[in-house]
Amino acid sequence: MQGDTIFGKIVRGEIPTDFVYQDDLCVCIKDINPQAPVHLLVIPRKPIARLVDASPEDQALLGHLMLKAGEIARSAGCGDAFRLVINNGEQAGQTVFHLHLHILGNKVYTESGL
Ligand code: DGP
Repeated sequence: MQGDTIFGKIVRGEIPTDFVYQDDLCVCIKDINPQAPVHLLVIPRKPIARLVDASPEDQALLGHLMLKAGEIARSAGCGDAFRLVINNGEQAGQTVFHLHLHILGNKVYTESGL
């Protein structure tokens, strides 16, 4: 049984969802509340709650998510200009406790915003 979050239900196919991309390890969906013209979420099928809850055995999975995020961003038309964001923890703005990478693209950022 995977984590009982909305993303757990999505990766398990319990909620009808249009996947931008999917493979054995992850899925990619459009964010329901986009913060940029391209706003996608890369979600591992494994229900890791937060980035800090990942363990050394997840190293290859985390690398896979990063590599796929880059490929998906380019496929989505972001070219070489996009941001990847992981919110870790409630105080950092995490609202869904199933690890996910935000891909934000086709928005002009004039400064780091960090
Ligand atoms: P975070 O704050 O990092 O936990 O981001 C969670 C994101 O997930 C937020 O941008 C909105 C998005 N989201 C929440 N519920 C759903 C959903 O049911 N479907 C989709 N596509 N996105 C969702």
